[in-house]
Amino acid sequence: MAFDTIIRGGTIATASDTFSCDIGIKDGRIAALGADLGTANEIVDATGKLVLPGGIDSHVHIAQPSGPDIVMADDFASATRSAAFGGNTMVLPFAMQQKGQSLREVVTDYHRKADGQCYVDVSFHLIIADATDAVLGQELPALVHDGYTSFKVFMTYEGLALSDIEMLNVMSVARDTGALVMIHAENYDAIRFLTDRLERAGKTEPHHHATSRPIPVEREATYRAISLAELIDVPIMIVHVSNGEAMEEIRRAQQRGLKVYGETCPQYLVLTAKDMEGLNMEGTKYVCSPPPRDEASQQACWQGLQQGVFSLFSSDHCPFRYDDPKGKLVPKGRTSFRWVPNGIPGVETRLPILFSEGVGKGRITLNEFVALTATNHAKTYGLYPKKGTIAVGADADIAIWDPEREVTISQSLMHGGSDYTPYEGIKVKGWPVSTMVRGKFVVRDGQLVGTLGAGAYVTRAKSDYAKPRGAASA
Ligand code: DUC
Ligand code: ZN
Ligand code: ZN
Repeated sequence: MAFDTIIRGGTIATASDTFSCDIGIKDGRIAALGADLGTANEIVDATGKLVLPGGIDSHVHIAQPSGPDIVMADDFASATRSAAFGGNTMVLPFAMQQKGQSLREVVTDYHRKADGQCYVDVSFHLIIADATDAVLGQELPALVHDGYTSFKVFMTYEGLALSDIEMLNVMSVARDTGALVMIHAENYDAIRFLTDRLERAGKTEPHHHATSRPIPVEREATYRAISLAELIDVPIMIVHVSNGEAMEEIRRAQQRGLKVYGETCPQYLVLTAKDMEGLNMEGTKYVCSPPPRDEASQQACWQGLQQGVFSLFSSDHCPFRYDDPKGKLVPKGRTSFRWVPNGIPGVETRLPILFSEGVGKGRITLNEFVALTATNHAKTYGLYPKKGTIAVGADADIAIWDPEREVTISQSLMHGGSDYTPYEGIKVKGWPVSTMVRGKFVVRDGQLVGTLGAGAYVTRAKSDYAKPRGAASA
């Protein structure tokens, strides 16, 4: 067979194996793995490089409504461009319902924003903010049937937080339909109580964002979410876990045989709450929830990754511009941390940070890196084996890495819509130099060569990870 492309001479790593061979690509898919594959329209020399499954970032926020007069820094074009430069071939952002909105309408609107605007492939999770009878009884089941097979619920935030009974109602739809529930676990009332008290004491600077939502706020909500899920035997994914106490709740649930999964993010490995102190408004650059904690929490998050408590490593990319009245410097944010937009950019830096700090420093293996950044995302969210691995028949979604390249992370190197990176100055070794989506380069040797609109929407299957325990053992 003549291939469209052969990637020759690289070292390939999957979630299970590392080996040297060539990759033959035909019609956007991996058609052969081996030596002496014959002819192709194009031969890509990957000698000395690592050839990995393209990263899948299953937790990003793009063009999401963020409150009055606040605008997210990325649209689909800039977010997916940034993702591609960061070695990703697919991202999963959230189509967020607001109170009173029909879910179907939300999804239609979000498609309107994404269609024709992507450099890498995308698929949407839903966010359920208004668990009405119509949503629970009709819209959500219909959308799961149509391939929107995961949704997030919040235990905090005005207008988003669900009560326990609402959580149970939503979880039961997930159980009945085979969708996976993602949970933002922080106790809303506890945060409100602490925020009010801090404001009364005049402690309103951005760094008090972290003081207003300490570890017990997250630990309690994590435990409660797990308990509610256990009541009805529904699998859950606790997203953006920041510390050891919440991680231990997840570990305990897993040890009891519950299908409770965990995700952590770069900010919990390389940032701490101290980064915000003494910075005044510049502290807003690090405002995200849950907040980065301390060094002990960083160590615990590493353990969670090393010991398999966390199966996903995502960015929680949620970008706002810093020097912008519609971003981090929104006028109301100067009066209290309460009003500072929550979230930080990270889709472009997720992989180099984990590669360098994890693989480079011997904390995780290269195969674990691939699992945590690509394969497990595909398996968890109904994309495997089409996505997330290098195997015959899979989409040719590939990142080529220079494992020796040393880079100091800097905003000047970024390709997204934000005007800062919270990871400024961090030195990494190992960098994705080329990214290919379904056999076509989007980034090649550090240059954007892809076409806007070449990234496609991918409809997802139901995931085995979402099968209730009862069903799994039946
Ligand atoms: N939760 C997220 O998942 N992302 C940004 C902000 C938040 O609270
Ligand atoms: Zn969240
Ligand atoms: Zn998020």
